[in-house]
Amino acid sequence: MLVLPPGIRHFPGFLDETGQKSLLADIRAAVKDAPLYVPTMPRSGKPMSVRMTNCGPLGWVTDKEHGYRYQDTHPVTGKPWPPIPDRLLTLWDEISGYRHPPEACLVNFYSSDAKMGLHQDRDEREFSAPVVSVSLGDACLFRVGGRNRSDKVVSFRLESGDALVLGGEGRLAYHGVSRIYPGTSGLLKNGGRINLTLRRVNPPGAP
Ligand SMILES: O=C(O)CCC(=O)C(=O)O
Ligand SMILES: [Mn+2]
Repeated sequence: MLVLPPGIRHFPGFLDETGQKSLLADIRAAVKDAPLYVPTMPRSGKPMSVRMTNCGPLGWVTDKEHGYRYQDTHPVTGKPWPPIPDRLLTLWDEISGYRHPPEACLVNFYSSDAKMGLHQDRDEREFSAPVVSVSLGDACLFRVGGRNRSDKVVSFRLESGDALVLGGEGRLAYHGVSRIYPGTSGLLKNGGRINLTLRRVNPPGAP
């Protein structure tokens, strides 16, 4: 049996098909307001293979000039991000173990050849809140290790409807997506994978 590193919790099939369809409808509505765009890497300006947008008071963005950060507006439209769908706030309450709501929901869209290199989520000021993510659409091969890049990494599939928590000792675990498995879900008409990542950015009461 696969043993996950400390602080990493996987909830296979957390959302049933009805729940996945409802959440997808919420995300489609948000994407109409806040379109997916191609983020670029700090300094090199290299485009990421994943397309992104956000919901919530804050959104995670990156570009060549200003690097990784949170901001309250969409970098292309200049508008505030749409709100985080209620069903994601409920899911956060059910599994995060954190008393305050998330401030950012990053929406990642992976086409069949997209991936995400091994990295830590460390642009937040509040590491006592976990990172909670939900997968929709095609399955992927997810990798997760420990706080050091050289720590042992385990790989497993995330399927549509799965939830994942990186919390406690696992909050700063290195993780990434090595590949998408095309044709493994009928949820998205044209295939691909959506990942929704909920994060608390600031400690409660912070200015
Ligand atoms: O797509 C995923 O499952 C992980 C996404 C991720 O790690 C991130 O956006 O920071
Ligand atoms: Mn991440």
